[in-house]
Amino acid sequence: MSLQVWIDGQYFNKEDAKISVFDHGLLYGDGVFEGIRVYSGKIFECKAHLQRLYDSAKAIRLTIPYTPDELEKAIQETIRINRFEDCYIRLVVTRGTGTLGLDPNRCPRASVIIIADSIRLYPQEMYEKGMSVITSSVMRNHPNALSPRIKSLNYLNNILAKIEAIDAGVPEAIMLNPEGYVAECTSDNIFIIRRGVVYTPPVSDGALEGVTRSVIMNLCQSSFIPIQEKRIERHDLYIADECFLTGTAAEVIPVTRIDGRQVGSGKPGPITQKLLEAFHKFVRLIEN
Ligand code: PXG
Repeated sequence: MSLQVWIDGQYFNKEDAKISVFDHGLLYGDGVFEGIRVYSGKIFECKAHLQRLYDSAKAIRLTIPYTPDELEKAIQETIRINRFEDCYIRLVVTRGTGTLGLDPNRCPRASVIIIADSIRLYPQEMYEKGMSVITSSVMRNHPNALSPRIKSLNYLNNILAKIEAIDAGVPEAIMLNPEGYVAECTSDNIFIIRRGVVYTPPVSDGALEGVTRSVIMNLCQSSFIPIQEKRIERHDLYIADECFLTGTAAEVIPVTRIDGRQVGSGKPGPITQKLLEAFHKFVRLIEN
């Protein structure tokens, strides 16, 4: 059986799962999305993802034509119908089909898409040995242009930063905000460790309020590892003892080189390793 994709309450075979060329999600990037993990058939941090989706939609004046409970049931059904145990969910809400022209009022109803599939961003070796990253010349959105707290269908500056990373021969790039402070990566949040304290940029510095970021912050607290939201300069990256990234797709991945500077010993550090283990334990715990 081919992969089943949920579009507005109906299932379509992967190859027939299509939306209109007049959908404003395609024409203008007008829409919001979530990327969610499923571990052993359970939707990881479902409430937090749905909350962020509805918050993002509200910020762009988009009405989602389903309740959060209805969407959760639809996700669960999509997982079941595709017989997935561990998978990745892409939940997309577009402004819907309209006419040419920006006016969202020309789109009578938002379209909702649920894709369940697998995702693998980085090779296993990088989780064990760490990855190299660069800081990008492409900055994160200014909050008055498009709030970086909105998980919208506009990822162009992140994509340009990602291209810059790939050109430099590394898989990910750190993006600074318009003031020059560290915000996050192209699809991951960033943490650094210095003298035993874990630091991550505050949301007000242009970081998405990552679901994995929140899980890691809670795990720090329950493991008695000091954690602070703090402004981070590029220089702080260069003198960090440890660094790691978090995201739904990436999970937790150590960084061992930034702009050609070795991070700490050049190997994933002890606090990073402790948090990586705690994260995998947490993911397994909530399976039951
Ligand atoms: N910052 C940005 C800009 C993101 O897009 C994160 C941080 C991490 O947030 P979560 O809630 O996932 O911990 C993201 C998440 C993909 C993909 O397909 C991207 C994300 C999540 C899942 C899949 O590349 N971005």
